Amino acid sequence: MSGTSTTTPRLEIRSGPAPQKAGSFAEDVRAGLTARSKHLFSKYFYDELGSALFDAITVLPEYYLTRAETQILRECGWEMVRALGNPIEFIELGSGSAVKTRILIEEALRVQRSLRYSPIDISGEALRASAQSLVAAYPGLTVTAYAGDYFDVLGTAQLRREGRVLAMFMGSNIGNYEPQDAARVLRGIAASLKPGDGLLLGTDLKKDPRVLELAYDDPTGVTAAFNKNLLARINRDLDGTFDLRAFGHVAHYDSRRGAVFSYLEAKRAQKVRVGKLDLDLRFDRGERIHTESSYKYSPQDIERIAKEAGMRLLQSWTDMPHERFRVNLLVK
Ligand code: AVJ
Repeated sequence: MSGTSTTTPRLEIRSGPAPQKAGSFAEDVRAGLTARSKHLFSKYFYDELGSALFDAITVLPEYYLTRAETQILRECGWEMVRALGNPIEFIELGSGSAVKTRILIEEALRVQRSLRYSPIDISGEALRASAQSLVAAYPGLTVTAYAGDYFDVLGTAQLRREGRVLAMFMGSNIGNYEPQDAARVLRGIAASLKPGDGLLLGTDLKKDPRVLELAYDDPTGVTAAFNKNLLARINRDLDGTFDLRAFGHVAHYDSRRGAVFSYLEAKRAQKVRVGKLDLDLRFDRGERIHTESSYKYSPQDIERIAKEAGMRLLQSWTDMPHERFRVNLLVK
């Protein structure tokens, strides 16, 4: 044994309060595909293949979001970890790429000797792997990871926190929520924070429709595969008969609503069966299934949504000189 021993484990994985309702994928697919306007929820993109395809998206030249956010953290992360005073502890919702989180962890450990990092993610496997490599890399770090839906976890009192919290909701994940839902989500986060706590919110900026549509419909077809994987997942998990070649990927930026809307479009009229749901569907030629909304936030939009959540926008950082993305610090 080494001379230094510790009684506190630096890594703990807790499972969230409400394990995800089994069968919710099936029920959501039934409801979405029998609705007058067909839709599927984007949260179902991220099975094993979908998560791998998303990782590929983040290195596409056209998908600038991840690189822009990483640049902002590299250049301005030192300010973010100091802005609330120190020490702080981190709570991350939907722990994104370890690369981005590591930047902020390293910056925080420059101004305080120890740091608690509490990632919350639906995937317990991903949490365990990243938590283990983080505690191995940073001796001052304690990881308390929560496997579960982040709103279930945030809503319960069991979330361990001692000092001032800097919560993080990065990667433009807020953009997947319809505006009313986004406001509700931020109010929910705010409710779990104490006065003086902060929230780092990564948001994509409104911009030229051509830039946005290329980001969501890359010429290599990775994003198309990411979208079509939803149908592959229905085939795999629910005994579906979708012919993936009979659907096209469509991404359209609606500048009035400020969002890229993604769809799967039937290339011809066709019938599809979903065996496990005992469901027979028909598609007209050109009929669309809405699969994702990716809302873009102007600086004024961020001010408004912060106010609606009962928080104030303390500071924002952007990627210079392009100004494509923003990381915002909201304070309760
Ligand atoms: C990870 C949800 C932020 O909406 O930009 C990437 C997902 N969809 N390409 C986004 C996504 C198509 C992404 N988010």
